[in-house]
Amino acid sequence: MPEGVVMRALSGFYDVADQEGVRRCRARGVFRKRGITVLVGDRVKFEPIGRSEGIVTEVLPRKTELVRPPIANVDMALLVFSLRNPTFHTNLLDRALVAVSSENIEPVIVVTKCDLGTKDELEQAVTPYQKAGYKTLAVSVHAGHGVEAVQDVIFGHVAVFVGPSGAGKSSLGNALSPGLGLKMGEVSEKLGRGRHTTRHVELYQLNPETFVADAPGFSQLEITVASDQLRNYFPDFHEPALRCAYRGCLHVDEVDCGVRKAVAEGALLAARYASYRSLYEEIRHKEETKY
Ligand SMILES: Nc1nc2c(ncn2[C@@H]2O[C@H](COP(=O)(O)OP(=O)(O)O)[C@@H](O)[C@H]2O)c(=O)[nH]1
Ligand SMILES: [Mg+2]
Ligand SMILES: [Zn+2]
Repeated sequence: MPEGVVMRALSGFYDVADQEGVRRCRARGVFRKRGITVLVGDRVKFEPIGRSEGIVTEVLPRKTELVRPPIANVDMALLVFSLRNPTFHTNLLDRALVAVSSENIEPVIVVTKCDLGTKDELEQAVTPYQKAGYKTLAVSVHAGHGVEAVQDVIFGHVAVFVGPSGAGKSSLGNALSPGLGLKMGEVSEKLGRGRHTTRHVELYQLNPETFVADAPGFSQLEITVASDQLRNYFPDFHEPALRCAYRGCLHVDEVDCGVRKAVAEGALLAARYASYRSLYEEIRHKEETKY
């Protein structure tokens, strides 16, 4: 049976691409009964019907899976956050970094709309993340700056845009490949986010080796890692943690904590630690009220 990749999903139909083109498929009824959802990015087997239709008969095992946006098999996430309009949202970025890294997907931070802010503001925004070892790129689609660097970094990958709505994800997608014709939204002054924005996840092939998925933005992101694992997704904590008195130190209220010392000494940004603490408390609270 032929295999293909789900490029988009819309109300019960799946557009499945293979070498011959794209077919509009339905999923087999048993999927729903077994609670199997077909995601964009899924590799599937399908039974062709005529020239342009078919039935998805099997979802092949996923390499990765993201809940928000819902997509399978991406190996890279472009965390798209605007420097301004909307304001650079560190807490959401910190959440996205945890969500993506914990699914074994490589994060790349893309700061957009750099034309709207100063060099200092950009540096302030990205330095803590560069120090933490994350790849960061600065882009202005309007000024035509930094787009090639994004093309280079995604080459050979299946990448998805992750970030708040209005951050410029679709605009960046169009800049990467003008043929895509992605819908872009005006950022409404009142809401501070985009209108007419992207509503579906959709995968596009940029060249034979490279895929990129546009996705709707979000303003909230739930973290599913356990509280005692959270520290593993803050790579900037690893080095100062070597000086914690306890090997299992969670960097919360233990004495002689190297991470908290680093914050006090200014070697670790207080905002990063504050993000960790608020995420930690939130996860703890959920764990305690679970039963
Ligand atoms: N100043 C400026 N505005 C941008 C840039 N990129 C996108 N925008 C604007 O930001 C708004 C939202 O863009 P869109 O791509 O729809 O964001 P999305 O919701 O993340 O897909 C639109 O009005 C774009 O014109 C940029 O580089 N500079
Ligand atoms: Mg969009
Ligand atoms: Zn510690």
